[in-house]
Amino acid sequence: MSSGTHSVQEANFDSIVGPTHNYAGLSPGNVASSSNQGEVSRPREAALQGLAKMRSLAEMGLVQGWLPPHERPDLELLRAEGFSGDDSTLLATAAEEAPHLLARASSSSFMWAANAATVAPGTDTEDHRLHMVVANLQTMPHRRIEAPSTQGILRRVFPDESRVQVHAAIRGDGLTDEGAANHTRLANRDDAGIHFFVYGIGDDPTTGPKKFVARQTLAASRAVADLLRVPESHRVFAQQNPVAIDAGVFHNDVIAVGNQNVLLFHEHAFLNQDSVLGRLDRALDGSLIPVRITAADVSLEEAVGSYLFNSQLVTLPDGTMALICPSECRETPAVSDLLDRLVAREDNPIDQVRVFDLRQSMRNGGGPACLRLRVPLDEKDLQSVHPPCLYSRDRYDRLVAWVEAWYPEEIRDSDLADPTRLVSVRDALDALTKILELPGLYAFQR
Ligand code: SUG
Repeated sequence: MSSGTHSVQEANFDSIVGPTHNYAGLSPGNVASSSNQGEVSRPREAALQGLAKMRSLAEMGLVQGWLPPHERPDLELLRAEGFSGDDSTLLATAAEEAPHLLARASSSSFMWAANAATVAPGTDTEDHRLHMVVANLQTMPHRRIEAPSTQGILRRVFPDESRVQVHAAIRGDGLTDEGAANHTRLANRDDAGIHFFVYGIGDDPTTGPKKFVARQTLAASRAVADLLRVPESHRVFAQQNPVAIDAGVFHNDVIAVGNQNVLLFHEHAFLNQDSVLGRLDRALDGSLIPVRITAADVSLEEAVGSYLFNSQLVTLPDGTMALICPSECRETPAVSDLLDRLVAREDNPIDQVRVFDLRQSMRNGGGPACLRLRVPLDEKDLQSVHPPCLYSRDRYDRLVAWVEAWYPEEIRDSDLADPTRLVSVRDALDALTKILELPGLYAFQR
């Protein structure tokens, strides 16, 4: 299926980190989340680090957008769990009786926009519309609550249903879906893309991980592919190597990243690696450029510690590619050496490495690629995006000032039950909806 003259350009929509960003150790199997549990977090710094990355990518000539944070704490979650009373009473009793629930209700985990949805552009779909399927995030209790707000936000940011269809999250037994973190679109320029879905557990449960949970099932990936309306011929499914999941690779984007026809991956990323690469290459008419990193170059542990593969691989306006890495990559000697060799090698189009300090997010297991949702858009799709959610220097400056005005410098466990903080979060979000021209976005405003 060729898309003819119809071409798409990738936009990155990063979520703005929320004012309750904290380290609650909520994600077993995510090494950074578990090891930083209880550390003091720095929400203001976290949000500014994320915004600085957005600005740099926009200044590199890429299309950049932003998504507003969800309201946290999520008092509905506490009410659904049987807590009652006014907001302050609710928070105080939950803090006293069920601090784990309060932690779930307060997480800023929506900030990892790669888990917001899975996306297929109109060039690739049977009805030529862009489709997005909101991720259900069923595996982790603190992330299960994200889908309805994500859906509401995406529908406001992409309001033209004739161009972009935002599907509700899939539901059903065994359908656990983590969105674009387990999906990669590969394509020769202007051709319809190949949709590469990576799952942790398939039809044979004995092949799954032993220590940690597999967050994505094959059945879920198939259901998502159906909703995206990607032709069968353009779907490739592959199972994650369970050894990698047990080493802390809780999403495929912690061990592989693709862009155009390039796939950068660790040799332990996939089960039956040769067959997976063969299928991808055939689907791309023999043009796949696989960049395989061996365990001798970078061990699984170094890959998980540095988040090398959670880099963004982007095409710059001049057609060359850049790898957007977290600073931990330069602090891990084997990874830093590998990066230098990778850029020097002639067998791939990766020409430069750009390093970003995203430590606040990294301490919860979220690198550059986790923070963004890739949305390939054609010209008309782009025009249909809610304009204030696309980067402009002026609005960027207003967002920075907004963060500086409202975000706490630090959060400790004990701060989560403070009702004055709740009020200031709502005032902050109220102000944000003015900057982003999204009146009534939050339930408390309606
Ligand atoms: O789901 N961390 C997130 C990190 C998600 C990273 N996203 C991608 N790889 N695309 C998660 O494990 C930690 C929250 C805490 O422990 O406070 C957390 O939810």
